[in-house]
Amino acid sequence: MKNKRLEGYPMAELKGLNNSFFTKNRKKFYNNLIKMLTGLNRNSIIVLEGGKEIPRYDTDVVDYHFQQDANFYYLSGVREPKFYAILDVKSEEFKLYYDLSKDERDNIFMQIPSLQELSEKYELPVLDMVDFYSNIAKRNPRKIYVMCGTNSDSGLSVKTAKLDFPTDYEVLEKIVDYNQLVYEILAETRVTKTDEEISLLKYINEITVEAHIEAIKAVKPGIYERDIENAFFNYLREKYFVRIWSYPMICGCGNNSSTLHYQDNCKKLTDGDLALLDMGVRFAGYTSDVTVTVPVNGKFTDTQSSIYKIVLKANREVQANLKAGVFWPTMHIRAEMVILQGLIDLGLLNKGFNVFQMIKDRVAYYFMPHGLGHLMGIEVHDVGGYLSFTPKRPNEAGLSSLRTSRYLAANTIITVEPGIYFIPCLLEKAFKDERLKKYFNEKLIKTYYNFGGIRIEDDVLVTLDGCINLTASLPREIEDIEKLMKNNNPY
Ligand SMILES: [Mn+2]
Repeated sequence: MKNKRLEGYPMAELKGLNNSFFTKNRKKFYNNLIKMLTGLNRNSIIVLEGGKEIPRYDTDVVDYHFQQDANFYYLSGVREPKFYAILDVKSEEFKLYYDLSKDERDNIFMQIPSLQELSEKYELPVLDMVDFYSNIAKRNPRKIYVMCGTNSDSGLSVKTAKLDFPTDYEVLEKIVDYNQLVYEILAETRVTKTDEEISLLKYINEITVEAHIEAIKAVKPGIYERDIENAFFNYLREKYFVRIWSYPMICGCGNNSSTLHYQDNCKKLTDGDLALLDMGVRFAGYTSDVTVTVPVNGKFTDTQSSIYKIVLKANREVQANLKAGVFWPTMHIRAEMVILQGLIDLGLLNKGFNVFQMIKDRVAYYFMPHGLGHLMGIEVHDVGGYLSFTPKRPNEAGLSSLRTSRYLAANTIITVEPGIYFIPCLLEKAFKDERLKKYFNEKLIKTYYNFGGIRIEDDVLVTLDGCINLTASLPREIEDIEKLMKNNNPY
């Protein structure tokens, strides 16, 4: 087996990325800041706080591997907790501050790095946190910017540096500016990727594809959903040293495949069912997000393949039309058009209605109640979907689930993940709706209530004249999937 560890990103999970990766991110943010923040006081500093370890409830156990706050990681590359950073807007200097306070116990249980070790590791000045406030006072800026704002996916507040001025420096409090635009400019910076980020994300998607292929090969009747999760993740763990997935893995077979964020993964796989596998990995602080849907026994039934082909067509048609400048909601509608026409052809939706009228009445929502895809990068649902200067969230059913309604720029990484699901409670709602029920072949649809769902999700890079599918090497055609699964399932 070719060992990818040695190519491209040797030991990136163990040693981190080259510091130049983050220098480039910082430069890009700084340039955007100067360009976009009108009224910016140049004689100022921006203060950032890194992530902290969070114990499990009331215990002293931190039972996950520390993950840095995404904004802090983007600018610094720092992979440990207890950091602050200061970006000097005037000089462009970037300095880290580390909380060295420790007792004997810390030294016994953990290895506390010295400031010099940290400085060598990150190739940045690293100062003791005890000097933080006095150094700010010495710098004597006109303004101290602290970013604040809301993540448009979660509705939660972004990490705002906590400042606790000692009495001697209380006067500095007056010049603190909790500024949303600073956050938004950073989010905007993160939406498009640098060449280095693109190259890394390509690599992450390659290894994700490898792991998905391993997972597909493991699928067979009688094993548990959790076995597929293990096949995927153990592969990455063993081969690439990864420790963290980018989101809890979704391995839904049968009915579970129509639960969009199903993650119990504890059911036994049944012959004749589909398995929807939505799994990604966090590698060197960046993520992937990929979904395949395969037949548990290795062979699609006619019914399964007829729905699968519609979803694949929707995915491919979106990618064929995706390029810089396109309006993302238009791509969602394009996927809906394919889905609606496909369902009409199968008789699940009634003939004799204009597809455009169906779009207007949001009929496709009842089969795909999520958005077509989302921005991706450090976070799997990456920032910048909706900012104060980008198009607003649409109101219509389905479109309102879109995590962005941007005109996509070149070098944006976004997922393309159309799906068709048979979700009884949602479909029943449509059957009861006086305005909508005429469209649905209720009797036939009810025979699909145990079908589950199909999603086909690729990660793509938007370019000036098209898009590059970063997960193109996955088997997507029916024949290719069946061929791959043949060993396990002798049909
Ligand atoms: Mn996704």
